[in-house]
Amino acid sequence: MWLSTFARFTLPALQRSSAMACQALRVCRRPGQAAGPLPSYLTSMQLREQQTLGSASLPLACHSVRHVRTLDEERLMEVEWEDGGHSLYPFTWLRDNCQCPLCTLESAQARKLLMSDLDIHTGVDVVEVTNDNKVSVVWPDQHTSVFDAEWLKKRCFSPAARQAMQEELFINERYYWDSKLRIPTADYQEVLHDDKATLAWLLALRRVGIVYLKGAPVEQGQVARLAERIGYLRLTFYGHTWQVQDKYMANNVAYTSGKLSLHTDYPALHFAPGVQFLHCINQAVEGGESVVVDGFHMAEQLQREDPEAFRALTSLSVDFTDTGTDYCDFMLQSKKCIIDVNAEGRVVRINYNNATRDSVLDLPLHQVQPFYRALKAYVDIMNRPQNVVTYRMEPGDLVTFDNWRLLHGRRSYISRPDRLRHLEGAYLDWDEVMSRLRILRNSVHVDV
Ligand code: OGA
Ligand code: NM2
Ligand code: ZN
Ligand code: ZN
Repeated sequence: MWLSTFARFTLPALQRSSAMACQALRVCRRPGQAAGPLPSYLTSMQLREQQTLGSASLPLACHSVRHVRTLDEERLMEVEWEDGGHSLYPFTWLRDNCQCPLCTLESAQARKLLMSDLDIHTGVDVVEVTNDNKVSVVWPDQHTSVFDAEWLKKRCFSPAARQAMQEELFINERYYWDSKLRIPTADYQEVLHDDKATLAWLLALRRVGIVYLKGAPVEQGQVARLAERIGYLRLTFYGHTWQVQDKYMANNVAYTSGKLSLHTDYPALHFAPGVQFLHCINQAVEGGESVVVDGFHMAEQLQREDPEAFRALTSLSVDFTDTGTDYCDFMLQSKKCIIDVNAEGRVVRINYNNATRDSVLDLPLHQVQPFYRALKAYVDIMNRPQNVVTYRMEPGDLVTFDNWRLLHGRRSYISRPDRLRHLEGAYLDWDEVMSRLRILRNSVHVDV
């Protein structure tokens, strides 16, 4: 059922190096255009590409070698492909990546060759195409390396091939959204038991940043069960999993019945959890609705509307603090920019929880007011009704989201001791989620 809208989009795009993948992505790159395989929840989204797919991810068949030669001056090997394309490979890189059993531990797919044994000025004696369409390189000391054509093609140094490889490895395309988002929804039991459903879930979690699961048993333990689908969950000072309830002498504002303004969890940790699960076991009689915004999209809007504020939030580091006792006693301090950008200036993480932002503010006097102005500008943008998605969790619902990207919050609620609102939560990290995504993408075969 949900597969028809959800997986029709996600699954074809998962197949590595397939023409279908390129097709599916091309269609999705033009969200305004005729429907095609684009599911309805994506229609109001804009696709931001961190990388684009280049010609390098076309079908395998065209990757056979027509000719190979060396350019000795430049110390490059040139491969001419059957389809007419060319690729260049530095001698040093080829020697470093020899796949023979002396240079590589095959059982671990790891390099045995030591840096101290690598001659970074090596020449090449002979290069040739073998009968089984591999490339063989004989080095001056007569050591021989044999490279598979497909292996070489994927590692081509052209900008398009590098982009294609990076997208395949990191799935960095993101669909930016606003209040019109229809949150991708899947069935909890299907995600637990069917690899295809697990794959579609994780892919949407990566691209959209939030996936809603329905039909979980109304008892504790479900977030841990779901984490087992991936690998393991992230332990923090709040425990392996944690109970969001109105608690006496709460050690966190989340454990009261008050409003939680839009925040990311745990900026007090320098390495904040990448992914969050929240499972509703009991909802309040009144209030307690959830709100989410796309923090990356909001940061992009801030950059456009108020570049000075964007500069402040990406350059001024803010102190966060968290002290108390839970799994054990803790006294955390961290320093973070509220908006993290990578070397290319792309937004990669939001770090903001107003409750744990420290009163210690390590800024020169003249930057204090500009900092507050900038933060207010960002918060004002994210609170605009056209940017916020509101939903109400019911018992058995389980929301999964990107805690590096989304800001989430909840409305205050009326607390009744006889009918306590109760969510169980857990964290995971993106490394483990991406690991499972890559494995499933290789093992699940889709015939859509
Ligand atoms: C939290 C949180 C949401 C809710 O515990 O950090 O955001 O609905 N909870 O209680
Ligand atoms: N809880 C929900 O940053 C935070 O303190 C977020 C974490 C208590 C585990 C809340
Ligand atoms: Zn070797
Ligand atoms: Zn939270």
